[in-house]
Amino acid sequence: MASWAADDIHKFTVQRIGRVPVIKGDFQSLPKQVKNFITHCVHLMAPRGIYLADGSKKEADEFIQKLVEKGTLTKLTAYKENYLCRTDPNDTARVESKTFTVTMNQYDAVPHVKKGVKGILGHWMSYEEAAAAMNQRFPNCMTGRMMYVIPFSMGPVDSPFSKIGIQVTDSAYVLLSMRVMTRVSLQLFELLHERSFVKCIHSVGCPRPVHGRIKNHWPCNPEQVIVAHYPEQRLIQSFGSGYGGNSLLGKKCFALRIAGAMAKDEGWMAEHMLIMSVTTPQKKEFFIVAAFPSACGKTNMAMLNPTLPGYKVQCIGDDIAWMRFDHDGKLLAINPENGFFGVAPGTNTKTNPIAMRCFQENSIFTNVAETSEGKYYWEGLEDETPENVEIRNWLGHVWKRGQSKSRASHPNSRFTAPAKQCPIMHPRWDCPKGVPISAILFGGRRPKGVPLVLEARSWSHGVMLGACVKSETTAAAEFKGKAIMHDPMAMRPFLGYNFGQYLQHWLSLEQPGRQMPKIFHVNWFRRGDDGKFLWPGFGENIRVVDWILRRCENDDSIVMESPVGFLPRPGTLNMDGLPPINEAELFSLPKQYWLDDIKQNRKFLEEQVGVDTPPVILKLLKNQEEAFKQC
Ligand code: OXD
Ligand code: MN
Repeated sequence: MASWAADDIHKFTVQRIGRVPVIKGDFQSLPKQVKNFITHCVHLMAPRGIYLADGSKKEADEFIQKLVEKGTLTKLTAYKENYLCRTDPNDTARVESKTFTVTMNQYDAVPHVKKGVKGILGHWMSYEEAAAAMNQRFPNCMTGRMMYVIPFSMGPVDSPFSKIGIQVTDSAYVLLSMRVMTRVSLQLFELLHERSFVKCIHSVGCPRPVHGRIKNHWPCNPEQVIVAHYPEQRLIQSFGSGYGGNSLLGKKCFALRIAGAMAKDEGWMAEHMLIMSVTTPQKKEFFIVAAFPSACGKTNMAMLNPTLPGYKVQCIGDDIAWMRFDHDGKLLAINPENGFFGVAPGTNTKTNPIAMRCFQENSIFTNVAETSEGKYYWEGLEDETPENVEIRNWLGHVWKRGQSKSRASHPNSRFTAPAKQCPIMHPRWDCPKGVPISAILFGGRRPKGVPLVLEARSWSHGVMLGACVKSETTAAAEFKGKAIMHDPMAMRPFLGYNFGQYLQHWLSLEQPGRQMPKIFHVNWFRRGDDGKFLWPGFGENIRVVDWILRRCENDDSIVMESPVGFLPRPGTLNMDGLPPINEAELFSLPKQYWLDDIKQNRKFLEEQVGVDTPPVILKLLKNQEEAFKQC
């Protein structure tokens, strides 16, 4: 006989934590540790209600409608379910200078930096300083706002590699974006009866009544931004910013910084890398990962459109790889994310036709421009946008092509699109086991001196090459101008612990019985004396990948020794059908340039990593210097 189960009754009564009502969801049935976390957050931030997100489409639709009514989102009417979001113009990028790692011991978080030098490989804070900073910000910071509780998984829910997080936030934009970028599901709560989770606390830092003016219906608190990571507590606290890496805490904060520390403890790797599959004309499939600094084309490479006949590329991930060696010694990788948060400017049907197809529906565009036809617009779409349409720039002002001096889109404007919409997503992209990696690539934007591709002589030499990655700064963070900046392993902004220990961890992964992937360094961005790029890039990069894969098959006939590692033997890179390429210049190793570069790298390591630098890295750098001196 159907009857009221006593257990069901609470579902129909209003649940409360203190005086704060649970607006949606069944708080009582949650695992104790989750209840404790939510209760702590409620007491700390005093929201007006608690909402347990379920990640459903219905829920997303309701929030989209609310945000459209408020003016935070604008429907881009030319598409099915695409929306534009304009942020406060002071909240447009990751804020590296306000990003901290909090540990008991300073040198667990950051290396021994030389006295008088400002460290750039992370910022440490003591627990006392962090407590003071947080106590100034978090108490009652959600007054008048809803607190959304988002249970999410980084990685496929059924993968042994995956990790669970719970983010609380007072931003509905964050809730919508987390649903695209991670796997949000109430089922995860069930798993938390037995597993632990990463605690992610986020607030835009704008309690009601708001003092001052909210710009673009985007509450934030730029003066008070802080993003703090507690690897020892598996905790993240982020305040004041609603933007990307500052607020979608599953991404950089969890999947790189906290996961990096977990990976060190547990013997795996959490890296700023794309994962791609390449099938050769001989129908042999390889998986490769590539680490490039932010906004250096990881998304373009992950979705590369090969120009060489017979090649097929499929995408597994465009930003983050979690990797571990299995019992057979193979390195397996998963993409912990569920979507793309890609840089919009420069993306078009020539540079990345595949990405364009990912975001024709169900996507959010942040800080791009908008046309009178209800379409998105940014720098790079000139040839794909009729001359006669009117354009409003990312600030919402009328913008005239060829006349307005400013940009139409913010340089760090982004698209947020579900991974499953990518037409070349690999059928096994979310396979719980992961995919076996044959090669690891490092690279950056290097206008001078650095050849198109080179191969490390060994695993440790590859780690040295990674430690010396540099790149022109981009708009992904708060930097202005185009300086060449050290970005070792493409991880400078994303390190969750001491970089010297991180290098040591990489070195320690080489163990008997393991099939160590080959390591390469690539540079698509070298320019000639006339300032023009020497290499066409984009889909033509398959030619470099083709050479790399032949090396993965141990074809020794295509390499030659050089002071920096193995270079392609002249004529071994497939140039069929390309306009003339100045190969000599593309692969040249200007002696003085390299001697200066090595000096800079040594200075960088001495100043920034100090005694934490593994001696083998310095030795390999010295060998490289000697080799140059002798040639
Ligand atoms: C990103 C970044 O958003 O690296 O992926 O900044
Ligand atoms: Mn990135």
